[in-house]
Amino acid sequence: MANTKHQDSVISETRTAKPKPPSMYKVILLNDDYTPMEFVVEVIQRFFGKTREQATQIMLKVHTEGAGVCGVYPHGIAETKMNQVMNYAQQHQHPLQCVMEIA
Ligand code: TYC
Repeated sequence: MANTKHQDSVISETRTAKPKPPSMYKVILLNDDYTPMEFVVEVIQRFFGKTREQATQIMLKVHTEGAGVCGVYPHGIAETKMNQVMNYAQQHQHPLQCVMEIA
């Protein structure tokens, strides 16, 4: 870490620091014409810890606007949730798509 007694090392560490990736990511569901509304509500409850009421609101937003945010997480957790949704949808043979983007 930076040592305030040695300005040179502070400057040097600052200049050589690698840029960090953005820390938080939105996990987003995309609309399609085939996945049943009930399945989407169940997915949002199961993987994003929402109540049935919250999940229904998010599903309807996706249905009417084309996309909706289910949650915001650090990179690794967002990636895991996205993959869990995609695997679960595939297992049930629904074309539901889930993506992540910088928050
Ligand atoms: N549009 C779908 C239907 O009418 C419902 C749906 C909602 C699908 C949200 C995907 O992420 C989605 N059955």
